[in-house]
Amino acid sequence: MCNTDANPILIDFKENSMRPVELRSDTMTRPTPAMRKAMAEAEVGDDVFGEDPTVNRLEAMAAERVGKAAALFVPSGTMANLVSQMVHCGRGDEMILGSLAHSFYYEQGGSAAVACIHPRTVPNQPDGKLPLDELEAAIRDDNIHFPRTRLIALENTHNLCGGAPLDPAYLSAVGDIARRHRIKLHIDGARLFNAAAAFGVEARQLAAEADSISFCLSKGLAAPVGSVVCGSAEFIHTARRARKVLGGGMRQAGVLAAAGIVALNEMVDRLIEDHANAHRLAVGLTGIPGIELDPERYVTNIVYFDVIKPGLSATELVAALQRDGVRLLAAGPRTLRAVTHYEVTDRDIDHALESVNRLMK
Ligand code: TLP
Repeated sequence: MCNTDANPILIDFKENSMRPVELRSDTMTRPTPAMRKAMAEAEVGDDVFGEDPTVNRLEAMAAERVGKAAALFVPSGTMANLVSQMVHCGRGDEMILGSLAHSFYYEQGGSAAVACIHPRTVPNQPDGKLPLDELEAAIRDDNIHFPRTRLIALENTHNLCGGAPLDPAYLSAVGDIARRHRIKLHIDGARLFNAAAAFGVEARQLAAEADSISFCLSKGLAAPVGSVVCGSAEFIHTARRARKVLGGGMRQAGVLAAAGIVALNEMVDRLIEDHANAHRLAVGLTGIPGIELDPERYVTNIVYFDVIKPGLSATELVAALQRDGVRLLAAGPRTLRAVTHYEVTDRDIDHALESVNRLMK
């Protein structure tokens, strides 16, 4: 569990009683003191020319961590997904993804709008999976009327499915389907290291079946900017072209990559603390009248819960909590989302639970 007094990463934030409990997203994490130091001291060059040694180091580390030949540093998780989709699919090709995929829901339909890819959704189950029979049935035959299925895209952990992690056996079954039909598998691993922590496995075990996999440095790993896409050398060569046409070619990006290197070195092993805090929050919320959730569903750092009280909407509860110094997101008319991360302490969880308890009376 994360105790502020014992946590050297947090001490520099000079915690005081006015500090809000920031549970809206793990994207809110600020760079650690070690990251700021590494950024200030980073050796840099022009990355569009492949000459930034710090970016090159981050890319090599990232590729190694997920067991792929090469990697590409990109500004965001959204660009990581779009670049990957553009490499795997041509104009008019079809991508199969979950009905609740971030890429389908929250990325402005960029795959269609920018890359001319036809998205085909299969309903996500509450555990983030796509049923294997429905997934396979969605793959198109060779028929002049149909778009050509080129890609399956999974999300691990699954954001809208409560941070559900996809296990190695499921990934292997999807990998089999993709291989049998000669189509590619991309994994949006924005929170890949949370999934690995949940199963106690290495990230590369969750990446083994993927032709491409992305992960975010700027979420639970606390870097200020950036994601990494990983795959074969050939995939990354083409992804680098796609990044450039999207305007994502950065120059002295080593100042950002330096924080990403600290993120990979120092922030991965502690993610289990965030999971423990999220679980404690979920269990604590379960006992509050008017709050509904199944605490056993939440095994990583995301918790969704419903407010069932006449006259109180999620937006109203969020506003009341905000006045109490507790920040959450309204994720639906009755649904709230809380995400834990390294700036959320034990005491913050107590504070959040006390506030919800009081406001629900
Ligand atoms: N998720 C953000 C918001 O966009 C909702 C959050 O606060 O959870 N894949 C997944 C699974 C994500 O959760 C996100 C961001 C992205 C991709 C996009 O990453 P960015 O924001 O870096 O473009």
